[in-house]
Amino acid sequence: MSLEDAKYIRENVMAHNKWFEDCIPMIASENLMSPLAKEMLISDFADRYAEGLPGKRYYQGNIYVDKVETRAVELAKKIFNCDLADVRPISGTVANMAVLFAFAQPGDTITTCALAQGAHISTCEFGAFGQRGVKSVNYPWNESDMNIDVDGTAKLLKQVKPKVAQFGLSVFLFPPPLKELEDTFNEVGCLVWEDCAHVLGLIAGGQFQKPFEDGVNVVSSSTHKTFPGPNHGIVLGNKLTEEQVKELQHAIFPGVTSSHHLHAMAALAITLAEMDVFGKDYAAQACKNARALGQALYERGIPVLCPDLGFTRSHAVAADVTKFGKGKECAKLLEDANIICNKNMLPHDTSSVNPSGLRFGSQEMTRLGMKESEMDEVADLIARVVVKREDPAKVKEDVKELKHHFDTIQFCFNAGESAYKYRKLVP
Ligand code: DSN
Repeated sequence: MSLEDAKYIRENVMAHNKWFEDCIPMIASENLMSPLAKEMLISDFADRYAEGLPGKRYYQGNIYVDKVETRAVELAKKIFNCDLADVRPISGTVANMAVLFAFAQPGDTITTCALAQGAHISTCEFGAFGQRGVKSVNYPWNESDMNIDVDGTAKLLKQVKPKVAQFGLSVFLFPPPLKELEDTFNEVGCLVWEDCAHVLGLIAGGQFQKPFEDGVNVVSSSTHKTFPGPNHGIVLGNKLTEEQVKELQHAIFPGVTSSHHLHAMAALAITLAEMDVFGKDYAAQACKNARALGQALYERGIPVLCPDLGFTRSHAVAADVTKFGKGKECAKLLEDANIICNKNMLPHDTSSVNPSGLRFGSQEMTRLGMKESEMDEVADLIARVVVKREDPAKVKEDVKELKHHFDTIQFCFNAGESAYKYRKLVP
């Protein structure tokens, strides 16, 4: 039976691959790696161990691993304009846990955004923060501009005096006004930490925000959202004390990692090299596409948030679809039409399982070459399902037709190769 099990598993992976060739993926936290980066995942690095830092490993056999990791660190420091980069966290949440381990003790209070405001699940009471024994106090929020309230936040920080002020969102439409809060951070003496997972690729491309110029001390992130790398993590720092760097690196290893998925680290290194060259154009187009998508959805009667602010300054747009059924229902109908997005909490929601929003990201279809005019076509397909209630099976045929014109990865060294090169497993 074990071969049957293996066949079953392989067939389902292949079926998924085939399905996604026919889909328009718009989950704001996903992306496509370049074929060159993807090749790293099947290299011998995938079978090896490394612990510690380059040149100071516990294992032998890391001669080339050290060279790759050293280059990745150099590239990350250059691209993100900072003096510390650690490419060992194996995911965004692991990166968050490392920052927590380094800078917060059980019983400490950290200020954060709330889940309904778009915060990541790891910052919640039931996520990594709560499980570390850290209490989260949430910033006051302006629903109309989907951002923290500056005056209220300054007041809160002075009252709470957190050791760490944390920022970052999974519905990351606008940059947080950190520069405006810099004096307060200094007065309170808190460490400023931003989870930039959703916008890392935009930051790499000079869009959205320059965290270290805005007074951020530590950035944690995954590396597979707008930054189109592998499922992996990264921690960046600037102007930290020697003691803080020591704490952070000790938290990463042996705190929350042992070996650090060397194949993914190599894929990250390749993606850093690609973003160094193509990041500016990619990020600019992803942002333009998101604004075009917001406008096109809005014109078709879907209440996209923040119309007065141009809908978004990132890759993501959020819409309140209450009048068409809840987010869950609309997301399922869209899935039936091969448009993949997710239901999402909006600030007024109390239920995370039955929220009223939908979240869309432009980053993956931008990577496949879509521009503003195609965003208009995509919005039309979405509206046919959500607003006009056309049969998703009928819309699906048009989704497939559109998608088949966009199957080639752009903004990378081997542009021109099919996005699906490494997905075509031999039957
Ligand atoms: N859950 C992911 C998202 O979709 O935003 C982040 O980890």
